[in-house]
Amino acid sequence: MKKTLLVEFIKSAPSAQEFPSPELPEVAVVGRSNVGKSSLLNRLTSAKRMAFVSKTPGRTQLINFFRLGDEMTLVDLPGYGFAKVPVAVRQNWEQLVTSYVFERPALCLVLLLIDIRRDPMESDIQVRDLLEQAGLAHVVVATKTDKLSKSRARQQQTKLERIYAAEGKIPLIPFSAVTSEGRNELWKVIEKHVREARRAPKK
Ligand SMILES: Nc1nc2c(ncn2[C@@H]2O[C@H](COP(=O)(O)OP(=O)(O)OP(=O)(O)O)[C@@H](O)[C@H]2O)c(=O)[nH]1
Ligand SMILES: [Mg+2]
Repeated sequence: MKKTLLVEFIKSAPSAQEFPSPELPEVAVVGRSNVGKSSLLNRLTSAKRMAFVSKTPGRTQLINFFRLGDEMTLVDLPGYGFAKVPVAVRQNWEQLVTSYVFERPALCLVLLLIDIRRDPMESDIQVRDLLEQAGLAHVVVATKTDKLSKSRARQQQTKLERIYAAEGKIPLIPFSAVTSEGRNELWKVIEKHVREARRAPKK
């Protein structure tokens, strides 16, 4: 269904002052650098050639806004956890993302991406805590499932669910941008939250 919607780049914002005016419900993706945020957005929207892919991993501290038809805005948050970034860059990331998640009434769902092959880093847990503090609906998406055998993927899923879902009881969705595993499940979650946001917009 979403295949037919036009994906339009709105803008890249380096600071809160430059966020576009929120016209539609927003769904954001956040996660470590290289975890597969852009690939997930491409796969979700089938926009293979969309400008979701960055060439300078971990360096570009921009929030990218894309409009999906008249339905919603998709937001690609800058990656974190990139080794060797200067402290100033990390602080800038925190400031930018914190101002976004706390001051964006249109934001109705955040997808927190983690690589299914890796144990969570402290920064992943910090981001999860940030989302909880902001009172935002979020789901954990375990990416790159195609890189593991089915049984290993299942093992890792159980382990990650224990870490993430146990406390906040938030769902974990296995996903692959290569095989499209999880795509339909993820769309269902997104559509549910967008529908609810349309019905009862936050003030
Ligand atoms: N096998 C496999 N590779 C993937 C998958 N998702 C992403 N990748 C690869 O992982 C690398 C990083 O993917 P991106 O989508 O650019 O990751 P990102 O999170 O947007 O990275 P930054 O924007 O730099 O933070 C690329 O080489 C992708 O091709 C997946 O589901 N399976
Ligand atoms: Mg990216």
